[in-house]
Amino acid sequence: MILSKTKVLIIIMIALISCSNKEIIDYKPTTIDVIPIPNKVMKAAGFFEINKKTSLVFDRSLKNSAGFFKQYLTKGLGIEISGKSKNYSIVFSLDTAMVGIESYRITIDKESLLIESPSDIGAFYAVQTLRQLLPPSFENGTYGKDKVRLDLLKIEDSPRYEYRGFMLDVARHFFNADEVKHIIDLISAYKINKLHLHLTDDQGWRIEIKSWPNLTESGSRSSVNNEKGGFYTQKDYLEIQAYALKKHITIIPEIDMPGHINAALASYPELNCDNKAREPYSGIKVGFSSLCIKNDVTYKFVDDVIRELSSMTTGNYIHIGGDESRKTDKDDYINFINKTREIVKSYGKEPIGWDEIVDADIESNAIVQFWGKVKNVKLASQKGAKIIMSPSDKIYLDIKYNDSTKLGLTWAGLNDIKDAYNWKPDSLIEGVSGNNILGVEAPLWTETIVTPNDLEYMVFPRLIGVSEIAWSKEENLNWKNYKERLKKHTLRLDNLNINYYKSEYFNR
Ligand code: TNX
Repeated sequence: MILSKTKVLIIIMIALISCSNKEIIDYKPTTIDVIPIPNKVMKAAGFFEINKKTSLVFDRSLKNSAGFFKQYLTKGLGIEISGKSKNYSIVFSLDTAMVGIESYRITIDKESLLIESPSDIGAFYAVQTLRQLLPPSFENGTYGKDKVRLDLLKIEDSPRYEYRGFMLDVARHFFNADEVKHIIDLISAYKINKLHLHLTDDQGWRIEIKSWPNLTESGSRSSVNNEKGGFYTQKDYLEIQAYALKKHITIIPEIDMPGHINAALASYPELNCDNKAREPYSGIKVGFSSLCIKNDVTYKFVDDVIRELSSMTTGNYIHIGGDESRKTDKDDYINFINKTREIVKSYGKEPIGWDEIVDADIESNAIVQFWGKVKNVKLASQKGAKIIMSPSDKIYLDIKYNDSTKLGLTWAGLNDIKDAYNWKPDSLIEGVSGNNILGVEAPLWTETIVTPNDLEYMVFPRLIGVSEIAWSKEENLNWKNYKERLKKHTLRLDNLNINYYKSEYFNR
């Protein structure tokens, strides 16, 4: 085996770190103000200082994450960390023996900050944790000194759920590629790893499909109140996806069918049973549109759309919607969902659908997203499906916080910060627990959400709590403790210039 220079260097560093004649440090269990809360934290007296002498070495496979950390330190300290000191170093080391590719370990002693992980993903999450251990003023470059101290710590961490999602509805109101990239920056700080883009709905079609050009040529112009139309070219989509991947976020594209489809019905007459194009729609009603299930051209359409989308998408999943298809006859609906799921699979992808798809032929391991009907997910679980938990009365981020919230809807009640945090995926629905649950996703529907400022207001801080439910061990979830950490965390949100909802909890 030929070892590269960096590998040798890392091995030497680790040898120095672990077997030099250093004093034995007595780390003791503790908690820290990090969200989502890590599995295991130990602390000892003393500190490690990062300054201009500090060196940074990394295994090549962890270059991406080491680079993010370096950038962050440069912004915070105003100097580049490129010292040569072997005694004071930051080391990113690959440990393929660790269980779970998203896991990481951080060990801070007086001479070194060691980050170990089995992949760049774990190292990326270690960096997000370290960010929260550094001063909040690092976030906007106002720290003003060229050295900083970190407490002596040992952290061991790995996620509870493999699926930790946020959904953005870009169909009701459009958010452009730069706006989406900004969201990616914000959510990746909380170890969210799925961005579900709701790309089509009655009010607009937002993704270029080359074989059906009118979908975007005309179908993208409309939106709720005709305030904000638009679409992603395939190039935009690829760019967003590449950006997300660097932050270990998988894009999950959704084409909502056979209902929620007016934008397509308005763009192509042949998708309607009467062969007449529908008028564009800019209201906020649901459940009034349906593809013509009996026509062959409908399946040509579905096949073309899924083929183009699959070929652009690096992730395994394609979301086919399937919700609120009130204008589709039940047998037709079942037929359509069965066929569409097969089409997705024929392009090598795994279909996801909203909970209504349980009426179709769901095989075990199918993926069903719970949003409203308990009966649907119970049945889905019995059929062996994997459930994504998006309970509308807890984590729908378009639902108002309280009666005086200006934005948002109320059909699911009110979702305060506490409601969004204080529930357990494993015990919410009888019979839906353990391995049946793939993860948690908080959706933001955008009927009333128009600007990035609106978006931030509804998402933050509720999504931060959801990230903890999705990442942290159930025994570490505690509302009172979370509330205190969140209150301190608002300093970071301020420095990041996020337009978050200022709850009365933060004044107490
Ligand atoms: C229900 S949740 C919908 C959406 C709406 C949302 C508003 C789901 C699968 N369908 O079409 O935008 O409520 O909260």
